This record gives sequence, structure tokens and C-alpha cells, in this order.
Amino acid sequence: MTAHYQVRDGVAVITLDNPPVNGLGHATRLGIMAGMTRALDDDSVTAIVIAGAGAAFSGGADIREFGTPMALQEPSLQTVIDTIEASPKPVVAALHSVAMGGGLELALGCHYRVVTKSARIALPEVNLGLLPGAGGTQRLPRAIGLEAALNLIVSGKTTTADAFGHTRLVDHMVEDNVVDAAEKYARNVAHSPGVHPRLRDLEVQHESADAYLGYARMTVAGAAGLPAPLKCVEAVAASLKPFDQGMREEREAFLHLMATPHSRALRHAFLAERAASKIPDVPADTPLRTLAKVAVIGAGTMGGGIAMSFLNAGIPVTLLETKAEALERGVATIRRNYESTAKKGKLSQEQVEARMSLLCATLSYDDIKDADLVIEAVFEDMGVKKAVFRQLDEIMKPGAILASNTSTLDVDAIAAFTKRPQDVVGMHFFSPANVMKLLEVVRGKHTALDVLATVMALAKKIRKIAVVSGVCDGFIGNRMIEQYSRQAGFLLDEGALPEQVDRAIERFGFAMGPFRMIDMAGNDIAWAIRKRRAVEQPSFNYSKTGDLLCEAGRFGQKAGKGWYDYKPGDRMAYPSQQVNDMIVEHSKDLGIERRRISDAEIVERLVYALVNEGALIVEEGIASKASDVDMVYLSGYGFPQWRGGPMRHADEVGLYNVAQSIRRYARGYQGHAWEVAPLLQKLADAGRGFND
Ligand code: T1G
Repeated sequence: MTAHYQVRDGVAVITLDNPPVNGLGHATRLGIMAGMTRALDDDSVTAIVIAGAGAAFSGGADIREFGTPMALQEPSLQTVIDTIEASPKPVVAALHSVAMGGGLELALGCHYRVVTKSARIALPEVNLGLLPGAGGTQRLPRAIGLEAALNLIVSGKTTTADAFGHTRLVDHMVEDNVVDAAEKYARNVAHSPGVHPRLRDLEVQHESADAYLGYARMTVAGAAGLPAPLKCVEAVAASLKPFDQGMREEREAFLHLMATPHSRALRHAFLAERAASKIPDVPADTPLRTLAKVAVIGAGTMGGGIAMSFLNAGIPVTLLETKAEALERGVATIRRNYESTAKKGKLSQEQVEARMSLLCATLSYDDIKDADLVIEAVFEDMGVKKAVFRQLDEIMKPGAILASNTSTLDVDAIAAFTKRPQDVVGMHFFSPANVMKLLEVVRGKHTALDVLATVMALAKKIRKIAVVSGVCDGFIGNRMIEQYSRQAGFLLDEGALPEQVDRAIERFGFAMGPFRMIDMAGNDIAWAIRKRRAVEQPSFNYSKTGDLLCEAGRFGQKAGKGWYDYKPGDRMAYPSQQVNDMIVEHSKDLGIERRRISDAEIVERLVYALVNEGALIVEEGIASKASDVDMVYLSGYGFPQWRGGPMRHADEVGLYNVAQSIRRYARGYQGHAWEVAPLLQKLADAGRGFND
């Protein structure tokens, strides 16, 4: 059982001890119940304190238990809380650091709460497609009021305890030593007359509840088709009813949400994000290299954005350029970005100056030689990379990590330009690098384990979601997006138009469809990749429509025209008659009789192109697990969070069905592009999923 029991001067202290965040798994719930039984049976015990060992009071129900019989196994969290609330002896919660989800609900079931000011408080279940399922929607409104509780529950946001100092959520606030304070508080109330206060006995007051709740329903109605936010509103609304009725309504809604695909996907994404930082063959206790000083080579869009990622985390950066005007332009862009953020009120002027003060700009390699990490973000050309890495090999101190921001080039080939390939790694940021969460960490065949461990720890510090990729063309994300874009082009040949393809996949949940996306990134970039591919892999063909577009100078937003037309100062994408006529004409040239293509087929062909390539990537060991592929698409390519990523989505559809659909498309136009990946077939035959 993962809870300890100790009696100190008449006060029983039950300490949750289930690292890393005292998740309220079955063993912990058993431990609390055992402690409560001992305390209630012991006449020498006059009061009870519940505390958390280590870094948290409790991070809530144990998410790893969800979807298993243990999640609802008695004693359920509900039973534990009911036992606490019914105790004739006062129970005092000692909240420090983190009290979230079921952890906060456990505290709400106690008679009193002693809290450290800085404790992080949240009911974040909505982020998992759920709602607080152990009384939070009923007790929190009684503790802090209907509106404050609804805002906390629907937003899932974290606040600190000092925001609730004046409410029934907090009976006593301390700076630290919360357990001692709670024990003292417990002794004081142990002999207070009458029954001990229970939040369930309070009434929720609101002068115009119906109007307020009507407004709340309206504001969450458009939550991207997600059921949880509205269910949260309804459950909180039930707190205006008798307590037991409200509890029944909360329970029913919780069990319903637990069974939705949205929640399964969001819980998967939560665990996948944390699993991505674990590299199977890199021990968790691998010593990290020092990382105090960072240098970035190249002050262009990527270099500037990368530098900002470090400055935002308070890490000093030396930015190196070869030409003075490029360097000045780069520094000015960084300042301008911070100033515009400050104008939006998201940064103070002091913070802008503090970050700029961490930036040092130079034209001399000499100024970066003692950096612990140098990231080159120079022109995407192997010749240029070779010159840079040869220079770095000469001047950088021993043990410095040499990273390339390359998005397509072979990291092993780059490492071979140096005499220290073990110190070379890829750090593929996504533009804009100071905004996008995804960082592909590309491990070369010689990259040292401590280099990987150091870069993964650094990624967390600069708030990136790092996913390790092996060396291949396009690593994980871009290799998959190439198949996705290929299918998008073939769909145009057969009968679809850009706006139909984009609309279909955006209805599926993507932030942006393939044609709007490439218009923003630049059609000439895709054109260059197709030209390179035509030389390297002639059999790897594409629709010619993309080339026709570029030959007409339609490079995208930057050219004022691409797949769509654009108006100056307006980022709206307007369907282009000229492009649509070109597409129809091209089908005629191919001798294809255009057909009506359903949105369902569009979505399947785009998404299964990702899934199938993702399966090959996992099978080749380029990604160590399918959930890493999901994290790349959730954090870097606008895949809908509530579908959990392409591999998770395929699991939800059923790999048997995915394989069948792929085989159907293999019999169609450009069917040679479809061949069911062996891993996908193997799992389908075994009735399993990628993320089992
Ligand atoms: N269950 C199991 N493991 C958890 C966990 C949880 N609730 N929360 C965190 N972990 C693990 C995480 O996987 C990682 O593991 C490690 O802890 C550190 O996490 C009935 C149904 C608590 C603020 O949604 O927000 O209660 O990778 O890297 O940045 O109504 O974790 O080390 O093996 O995030 O310091 C509701 C989710 C659950 C809180 C700590 N609770 N957790 O942040 O560390 S549902 C949540 C967080 C529920 C009830 C309902 C954060 C944190 P590993 P970390 P961190």
C-alpha cells in the first residue's frame, strides 16, 4: 500500500507516497483507507492529517490506471472521500506543491485544509476529456462559489492557493512546513464542539444562476465538438441541487466521458508526451553535460527563433553571423518580436530588456568557442554545413555539443565532417522556432548517450516537446508529410479541388489543410524537394499540378498567389479559378475522367498515408515507439489533440479496417503508392493496435 501511517501526539498522519506525484491508484486508496481505519479505531487519536510525500500532495487519479479494471476498483476515490467526510474525528488536509484533480477532490472531502500559499491548485480533468469525478463539481462550488468553480473546472487551468485565501477552500495558509501546521491545526480543532464542517452541507448561492449557466453553456458549445466542457457546465449546474443528486449526476457524466474516444485520445496524448522524453537505451540517470552557454549560428528566421527559445528560458545566447547587416537584421527581428509581444500585454518592458540582455551578437567564431552547445541554423546545403562543422570542429572546446537544425540533410554525413561525431546531434526546430513546441532530436549512429540525455533535458527547460528520430530523409514528421502531400496531389488529378481537400481535413480537425499549409510554407520549397526526389528516386512520383503551379510563379502567400489567391494585407485564402481550371485541364491531359470524391475518402487517404508511413518509421526504428510518432503530429503538424495523433487514430478505427482501406486505394489511381506496412498488417492480424 502506498501510504504511511504515524501517530504524533494524538494526531494520526496519513502520508501518500506513490511517486512521482502521489497518483491515487488503487494501492494508495487502500493505504488511505487502512490509515483511516486505524485512526478511527485508536482512542488515543483525536484528529487526522492527510499529507503527501515528495514533490506533490497529489496529482490526482492515477492516469496510468485508466482503461483498466483498477481505475474503478473499490475502494474507489469516492468511497475514500465519503469515509473521510463521515469521520467523527476531524480530518485536515495538508496541501503543498500540487493538489490537482482527484488530489484536490480528496482535500475537499476533508473537514479542513491547511495550504501553502504557492501550492498549485487545479481540476484539469477537462484536458483529459473528463470532468472531476470524485465530487469536485459539487464541493468546489460550495467552497469558492459557482462562477469561480465553473471557470476552474471548464478551463482546467492551474492557479495558486493564495487566490482562494478568503474562501472555504483554505482554512489556514502558510508559507511552508505545512504538515507541522496541519498537525497543530488538527490539535486545535480536535476538541471543538459540534460536528466538523463538511462542504457538502453548504448551499451554492448565485443571484442569477440560470442566466449565468445559460451564458456558460453558450460559451462552451463550440468547443471543437468535444463533449467534456459542456458536461462540466451541466455537472457544476447540478451543484445547485441537493448534494446527493448532484453527485449522482456527476458520476453518470464522468463514466460517460471516460468511455469517449476523445478522452481515450487525450489521456493517450498526456502519457505519450511524457513517454517521448524516455529513450529506451539511455538510462534515466545518465549524467548530463554542462549546458550554461549556448551559441546559435545564423541570424535568419530559424536562427533568430531558436535563439529566442533559449532567451525565453533565461539561457544566455551568443548569435553568430558572417555579415554585419544580417546580424543586425537578426537582432532587430528578435527585439521586434519581443516588443510586439509586449504590446499585446504578454511581456513587460522589463522582461523584454532582460531577455535582450542575455543576447550577445558577434561576427567572430572566436566568441563562441567556449559555448557548451552550438546550434547551426545556416542555409540548407550540405556544402555550407560542411564548412561550418569543419570550423566548429577546429574551435569548439572539447565536450561541446555540436547540433544541426537541418530539416532534411543526413546528420551522419554532417557528423563525419568532424573528428567528434559522438558530440554531433540534430536539433530540428519547427518554424516559428520560438513558438512551435516540437523539437525533433536526430540521433546519429555515433551520437553519445549523454549528448541525447542532455539535449532531452534541455528541451524540457526551453518548454519544447522533444521526440528522438533516427537518420532518414525527412526524419519523422516531414517524411510522413511527404506521403500525405502526395495523396493530396493525386486527389486533385482524380477530381477534387484544393478547397475541398482542405475543408475535409480541417473538418477532421487539422488546424490547416495541405494546400493552405504549403501556400504558407512556400510552394517553391516543396518544388525543390520534388526535384531532388526526381533525381534520387525517379519512381517516387507526384501529381504534376504542384509543378504547373510553380512554373506559373504561384509560390504561395509570399507571392500573393499559390493554390489560392491572396489579397494584400489579408491572409484569407480565396479559391482561384485559374488554378482550378489548370487542375481540370491537367486531368484531361492525363486522360482521367474526373469523379466526385467524398470527404471521407479524402480524409482516409491523407490520414492513412501518415499512418502507413508512421508504421514503416516505427518498424525501421527511426521512431522508438508509435506514441512518439503521435507526439510529432500533435505538437508539430496541427493534428487534432482529441484524436491523439495518427497512430492513436488508427487504433481507434481498428488496424484491420485501416489495412483494408489501404488495400482498396492500392487498386485505384497511382495505387503503387499504397502498400500496407508490414508492422500495420502484423498488428492487424494479431488484433492489436500500435499503442497497446
Ligand atoms: N497519474 C499518473 N501519473 C502522473 C499523473 C497522474 N495524475 N500526473 C503526472 N504523472 C506522472 C507523469 O506521467 C510523469 O511520469 C511524472 O508524473 C511527472 O509528470 C477522479 C479522474 C502533476 C502538474 O490531470 O498536470 O484525477 O514520465 O512531467 O511538470 O476527478 O504532471 O516521470 O514516468 O508532468 O512537475 C487529473 C496531470 C487526473 C494532473 C506535475 N490530474 N499531471 O508536472 O511533471 S484525472 C491531472 C500534471 C482525475 C478525478 C479525475 C503534471 C503535474 P514519468 P510531469 P511536472
